[in-house]
Amino acid sequence: MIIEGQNDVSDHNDTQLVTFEMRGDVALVGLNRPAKRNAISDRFVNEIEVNVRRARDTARAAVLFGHGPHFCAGLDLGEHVKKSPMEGVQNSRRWHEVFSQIEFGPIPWFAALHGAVVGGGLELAAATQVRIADESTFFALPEGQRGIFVGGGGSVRIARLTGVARMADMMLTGRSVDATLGERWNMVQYVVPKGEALETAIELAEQAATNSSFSNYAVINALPRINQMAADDGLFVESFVSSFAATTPEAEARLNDFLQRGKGKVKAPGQT
Ligand code: 1HE
Repeated sequence: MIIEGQNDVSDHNDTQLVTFEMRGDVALVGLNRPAKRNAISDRFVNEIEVNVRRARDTARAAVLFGHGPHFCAGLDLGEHVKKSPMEGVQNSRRWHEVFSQIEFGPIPWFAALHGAVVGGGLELAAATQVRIADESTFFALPEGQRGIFVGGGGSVRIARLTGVARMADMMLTGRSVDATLGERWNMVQYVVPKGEALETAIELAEQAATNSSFSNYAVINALPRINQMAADDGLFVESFVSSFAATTPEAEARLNDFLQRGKGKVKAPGQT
């Protein structure tokens, strides 16, 4: 695989921190600071944003992965230690701004995880819609040991994914969670053999890329919002989203494809 800009040098200022490649309709966005375990600096956040927008403008689905031995070691602690409280707030708000573009954008994001998915790395992964971990993956929130707190959206996204009690346990005790437990705890939807997360994520993203773009938009943007509403409000909003979806030309063509040609028949798991 040719990854544009892949580079294993640690010099922060000279390295392209995020790689971008198109595979058909799928954008592959790679965290590329392996010498520092993909620790996220201010410049790194900016490059993530540039490439999230590039994916949004050119792809129908995207995969986020990490170059090197780990997905991501979270916040760049070396840079963070020098920040004032106000700079810390602004830094956290900037992470929120960028990660929200993944969470509530027009295209679905699939995170391919391996090795450490730690602190801000887990916060970043939690902003994607689907997470695939290989068996080498481990999750941790060492903020407690570092004397800091999550700031990249974790108290909302991770807590909602896995529950406050589990997140508090991880933060208070420094507990490290493996891929299997991570799946049981709802942090990932898939666990695959070591080294297979990226290819699996690409296959899933390719599948999602064939969906109607309006349906994908509704899944990404309506589903999590409805989930936060009172049940009756959610049901009301659902009726409008589903009614609008059915009026799109894509929906009409796809419904007719099934009704007239049997296209897209649902298969049992494992059926080819
Ligand atoms: C780093 C960072 C980092 C590695 N910031 N430089 N995150 C953490 O507290 C995780 C800290 N990192 C680790 O626990 C380990 O590095 C790992 C388990 C992720 C990987 O271990 P390993 O043995 O593969 O690598 P290493 O030898 O520990 O690290 C290689 C280099 O990366 C080394 O630098 P070098 O110059 O000595 O080679 C490390 O210092 C450097 N490095 N992680 C800066 N995070 C918005 S709020 C979010 C809050 C958080 O994310 S808190 C969690 C921060």
